[in-house]
Amino acid sequence: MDCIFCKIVQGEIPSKKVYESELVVAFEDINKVAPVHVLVIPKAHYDSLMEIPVSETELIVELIHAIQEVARVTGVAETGFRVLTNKGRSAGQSVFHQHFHVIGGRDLDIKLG
Ligand code: DGP
Repeated sequence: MDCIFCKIVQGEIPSKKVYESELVVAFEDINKVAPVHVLVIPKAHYDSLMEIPVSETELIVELIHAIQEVARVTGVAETGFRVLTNKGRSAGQSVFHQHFHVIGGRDLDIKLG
């Protein structure tokens, strides 16, 4: 499969890793919109949030834990940060390997849509 994020997981494309566990990796977004902009992804390929089975509890727990760790190591756990995921083209998803954006390090606009 020709997937940029699978290549990042496999080390074929370089990335600035922030955190890694058995099932999850987090790395800096290439087009940062804020001083902290990290992508948290499952190492396994899922096109979007909708494809992650809820039975994958270990993965889901690791994803939440990774978001918490990213917030801690980047220094935004206390100041605040936003977590978002885009599902599908109308939401602006451009990479079809599930990822959570963790954004912070400045005051963020309230607007979500
Ligand atoms: P989305 O539009 O929600 O699918 O976000 C995709 C993000 O992925 C976008 O903010 C830019 C980032 N991105 C795309 N290609 C690469 C890459 O090769 N390396 C890194 N680090 N980020 C990438």
